[in-house]
Amino acid sequence: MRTDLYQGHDYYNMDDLLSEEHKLIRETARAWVKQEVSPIIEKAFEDGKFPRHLLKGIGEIGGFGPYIPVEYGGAGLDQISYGLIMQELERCDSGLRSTSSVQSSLVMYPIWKYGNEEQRMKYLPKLATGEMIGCFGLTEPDHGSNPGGMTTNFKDMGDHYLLNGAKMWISNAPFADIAVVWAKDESGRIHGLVVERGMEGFSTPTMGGKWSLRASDTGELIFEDVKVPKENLLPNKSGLGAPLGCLDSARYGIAWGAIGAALDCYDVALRYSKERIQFDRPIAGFQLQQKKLAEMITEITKAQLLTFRLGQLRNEGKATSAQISMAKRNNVDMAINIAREARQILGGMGIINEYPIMRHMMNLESVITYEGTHDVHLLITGLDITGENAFK
Ligand code: TGC
Ligand code: FAD
Repeated sequence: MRTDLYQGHDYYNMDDLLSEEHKLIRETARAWVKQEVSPIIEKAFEDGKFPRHLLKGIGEIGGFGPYIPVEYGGAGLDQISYGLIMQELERCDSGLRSTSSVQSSLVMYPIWKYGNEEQRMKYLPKLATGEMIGCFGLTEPDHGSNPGGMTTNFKDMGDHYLLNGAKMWISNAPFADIAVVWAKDESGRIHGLVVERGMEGFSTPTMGGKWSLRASDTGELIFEDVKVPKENLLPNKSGLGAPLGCLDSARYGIAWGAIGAALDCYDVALRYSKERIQFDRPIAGFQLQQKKLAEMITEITKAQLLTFRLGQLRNEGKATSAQISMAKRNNVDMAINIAREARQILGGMGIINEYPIMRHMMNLESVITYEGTHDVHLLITGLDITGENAFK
C-alpha cells in the first residue's frame, strides 16, 4: 500500500487569503482523508463500491452540508470553507467528493431552500451526520443535458400523489434512504418530492459496468405507482430553476474539487520526477518533463485564483450561474489534462494502482460529464456573452 505523502501546493501564496479557520478546516479534512480513506481507496475503486463506513467521518469533518445553518445540523461555514473541504475530498477521489456533493448540495440544499420547517427538521440533522443518506433524481434515460424534457410525473389523488417514471445515473441511489426527485405535475410544472426507501413501487437498481467513479455507487430510481404523501412535496420553489439552483451549488463545489484531483496528480508527478533516474539523472532535469510540470502548476494556480474569487462572490451572494459554469468547465478540463500529463511523467508506473493518477483520470471522465457536460457549460457561457441560445 502506498503511503499518502501529499502536501498542498500554493505557488501564488493563496493561503494568505485564507483565515485561520479556513486553514484548520482544510487541515482537519486532509488529516481525516489521509488516515481513513487513502489506505482503502484503491481497494474500494477496484471493488466498485463506496465504503459506507466513511459516512460518519464525512459528517464529522463538516462534509455533509458545510454551509447549512447550525440550527439544522449543518456546519454553518462559508463558501470558501465548503470549497476547501471539497478540494481535500477530491484530492483523494472524485467519488468521495461526489458522495459529499450529492448529500450537501443536491439533497440538503433543496430541503433547506425549498422545503418547509417541518421537512427541514425531519431530514437535515440526520443528513448532516450521515445517519441518513440522500440522492438526487433529475437525469432520465432520455433526458440528460435537457432535463426540462423529463417525463417522470405525478398525479394528485386527493390524499396523496401518485408518482411514475424512471431516473438514471443517480449517485448514491443504491443505498440512499431518501431521494429528492424532480417530476412534472399534471400541468407539466416541475416539482421536487422527497421519496423514501420502503415506499411501495419504489426501487433503486444498481448500475454496473462503470470504468469511472468506481468508488461511488450509481443506480436507477424506478417509480411504479408510488404513493407519495402530500407533505413530501417541497413547497417553496417549482419549475426547472429549482433543480438548476441546486446544481449551481454542486458545480461550485466541483470547481474546487477538481483542483484537488489536479493537485494530487501534480504532487505525485513532481515527486516521482525527482526520484526517477534515467540516463543517469532525475527525469525532473529534462526540459520536456519540466515543461509538463511547469504548465501543470501554472494551470493549477490560474484555477485556484479563479475559484477563490468565485468563492468570494458566492459569499457575497453575487456569483452568477454562468460564472459557476465557467469555473466548473475550466477546472475539470484543467484537471483531466493534468492527470493525462502526470500519467506520462510516471511512464509505465502511471497506469498501475500503486499511484492514484489513472484512477483520477478515469474519475474525471465522469466529472467532465455530470453536473452539465463540458459542452453544455461552454454553451452557457456562449449564451451569457452573446444573448443567443445555441442549445435549441
Ligand atoms: P432554461 O430555459 O435556460 O432555464 C429554465 C429555467 O431555469 C432557470 N435557470 C437556472 N436557475 C438557477 N440556476 C441555474 N443554473 C439556472 N439555469 C437556468 C432559468 O432562468 C429558467 O427559469 P424560468 O423562471 O424562466 O423558468 O432551460 P433549458 O431547458 O434551456 O436548459 C438549460 C440548460 C441546458 C443549461 C440546463 O438544463 C442544464 O444545465 N443542463 C445540464 C443538466 C445537468 O447539469 N444535469 C445534472 C444532473 S445532477 C448530476 O449530474 C449529479 S452528479 C453527482 C455529483 O455531483 O457528484
Ligand atoms: P447527453 O445529454 O445525451 O449528451 C451527449 C452529448 O451530447 C454530450 O457530449 C453533450 O455535451 C452533447 N449535447 C447535448 N445537448 C447538446 C446541445 N444542445 N448542443 C451541443 N451538444 C449537446 N444525474 C442526476 O440527476 N443525479 C445524479 O446523482 C447523477 N450522478 C451521475 C453520476 C455519474 C457517474 C454520471 C456519469 C452521471 C450522473 N448523472 C446524474 C447524470 C449526468 O448529469 C448526465 O450524464 C449529464 O447531465 C449528461 O447527460 P447524458 O449522459 O444523458 O448525455
